[in-house]
Amino acid sequence: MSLLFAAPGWDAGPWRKRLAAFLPGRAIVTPETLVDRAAVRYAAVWRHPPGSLAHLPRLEAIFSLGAGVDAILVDPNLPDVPIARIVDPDLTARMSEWVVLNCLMHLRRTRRYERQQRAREWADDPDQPAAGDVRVGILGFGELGRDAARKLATIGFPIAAWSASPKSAPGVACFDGPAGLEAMLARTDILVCLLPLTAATRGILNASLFARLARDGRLGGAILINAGRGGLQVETDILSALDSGALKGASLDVFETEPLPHDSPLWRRPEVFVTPHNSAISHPDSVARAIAEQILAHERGEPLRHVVDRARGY
Ligand code: NDP
Ligand code: OXD
Repeated sequence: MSLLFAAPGWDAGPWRKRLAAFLPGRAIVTPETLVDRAAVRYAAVWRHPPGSLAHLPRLEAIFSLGAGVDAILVDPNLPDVPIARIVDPDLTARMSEWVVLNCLMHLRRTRRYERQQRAREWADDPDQPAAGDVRVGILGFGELGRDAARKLATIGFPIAAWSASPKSAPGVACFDGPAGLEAMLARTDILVCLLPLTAATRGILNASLFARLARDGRLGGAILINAGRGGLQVETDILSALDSGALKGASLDVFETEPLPHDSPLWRRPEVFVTPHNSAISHPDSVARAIAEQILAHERGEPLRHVVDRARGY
């Protein structure tokens, strides 16, 4: 039996090595080395070419190498087998590092001091709000949203979170559904987006949403932080909101088109902090282990965990 590792653009070497070590006796093949399609029982994928998972007659499960599965679900020829996504403490911790970094960066006006340093300008800001004065609202209160909320709360930010279904968590004001979104936005100074990209969430970060963010906050304007997916945001609306003051700044790890095109105005905006979709990478050490554990449990007859609901899209 074999596992097909299909992640175009990634170095397959370290993944094959780890997967082979955790799954002794199994062949780890790539699309280039795949000869016997009937031997493939599992596929571990990231942005696989649509159609490439068809005609694997003994396929039992697809494992996403990332937490988001939107790029898997767009394949019109996806085999009808369970898809399990990655829930991994290492990936989760990396995302929380990025979210905390960016909330603090906007709180402590880091970009302003970078500009001042380049100009050798010594200018203090007497109105430095504390974390406790700045309200964070998190869109998406799943694996990543919950961990980020816990860590931001430790620093002192008042936290609210929004999800599809009702939730509760100590110290977090929880909102759900359309009415809940309205209420959360009205009390949000920093909006952190950790939503999956689905039919229901595509384009949610748009002008109408920005107009509903709090305007009375201590940062002098709302901040958008998006590490979910680029398809969640309308980039022309972000730029207009920065122009109009509906947004004061943004941190973006994901974009409508990736890599972010050279001519995107987002590169040139001093209020925008750009990272190249690396807020939470999938590290082979931990992610290969997590996939192998799922396979071994499945072969013992245990149910797969973190199975995607295809109808919901996440
Ligand atoms: P989860 O599935 O654990 O959480 C998703 C959350 O979003 C849930 O709280 C869910 O609500 C909520 N949600 C989904 N749809 C809606 C909706 N229509 N309205 C309101 N809430 C909604 O996912 P993760 O936290 O693990 O990951 C989230 C996303 O982060 C991934 O899908 C991926 O796109 C992105 N990501 C980005 C990375 C990067 O490097 N930039 C790295 C890893 C992930 P409910 O709880 O009610 O189901
Ligand atoms: C993911 C990602 O979904 O890295 O894990 O984007």
